[in-house]
Amino acid sequence: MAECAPIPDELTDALTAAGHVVVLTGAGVSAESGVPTFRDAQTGLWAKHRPEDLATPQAFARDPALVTRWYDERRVTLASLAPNDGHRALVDLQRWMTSRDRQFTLLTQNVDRLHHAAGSEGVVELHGTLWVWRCESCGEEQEERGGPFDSHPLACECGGLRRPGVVWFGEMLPPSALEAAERAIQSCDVFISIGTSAVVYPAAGFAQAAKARGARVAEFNREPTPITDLVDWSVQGLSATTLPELVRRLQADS
Ligand code: BV8
Ligand code: ZN
Repeated sequence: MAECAPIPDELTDALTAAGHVVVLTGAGVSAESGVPTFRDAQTGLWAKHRPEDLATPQAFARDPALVTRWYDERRVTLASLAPNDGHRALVDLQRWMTSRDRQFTLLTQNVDRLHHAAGSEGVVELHGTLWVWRCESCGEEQEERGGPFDSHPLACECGGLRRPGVVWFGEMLPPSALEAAERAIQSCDVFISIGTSAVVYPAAGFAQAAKARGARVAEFNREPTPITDLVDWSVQGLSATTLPELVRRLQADS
């Protein structure tokens, strides 16, 4: 068992008393499943591209085959990966809350659906998902769970180009997801930010918004981020270790 940063008693007390807990996750929660985090997703062939240069509508317009190849490689990599103990701890946390008739909302910036695979329910996908591809022209959406695409870019029957169902930089978040996130932030008692560098908006502003409304805020991350100074509790460590420890403490205390 890796060394685990202590879980503050005040945090477990706040969670035990909370009527609504909101969790926001980023790439860090999938890192121990083998999913490259967003900012070190550039290995090998992709070392020469910055993610921000590939994850944009402009990049896709300029070179749809390059962008499709990048996303297809990430999609195929994901197919062989599984949820880790951190994902499973969040399922346990959701069940611990709902078994006490309390509210739990999981917001994720991740596009890998590992939370769904672990058993989380009602996951709010702020940035879409890599598993669904959408035609730019007719809007037809299809889940793509097979092997690598045999041609790039992907053509739709209508003749249009099919793109990954993710939110690119400069694109609006899905209105239903953003509304769900804003509603949850407005009513939560505790907000927990997990495995995110807190640099991409609007998600990076959620912790501040929750704090401004009077919620208590915790951060579970491997290293400090721009929100570390504003949170009530910062638990540094690997989420596949720190999250199961959090759940163990809650179950022991209740
Ligand atoms: C929007 C999907 C309104 C795609 C992603 C100028 C022009 C246009 C827009 C902007 C602009 N300036 C600012 C903006 C807004 C922009 C933005 O915030 N840019 C940033 C870079 C400044 N945001 C947007 O464009 C958003 N839309 O604002 O619409 C609008 C419209 C038009 C014009 C203006 C505004 C859309 C943002 C969504 C982009 N899509 N992903 C894809 O996957 O390819 S973002 C991508 O990066 C991820 O999805 C994630 O959301 C984001 C951040 O990544 P993280 O998840 O945090 O991962 P990262 O690697 O960064 O960090 C991992 C963390 O985990 C680290 O801290 C690490 O220490 C930790 N960690 C690692 N391992 C572990 C761990 N912790 C614990 N345990 C471990 N084992
Ligand atoms: Zn089409």
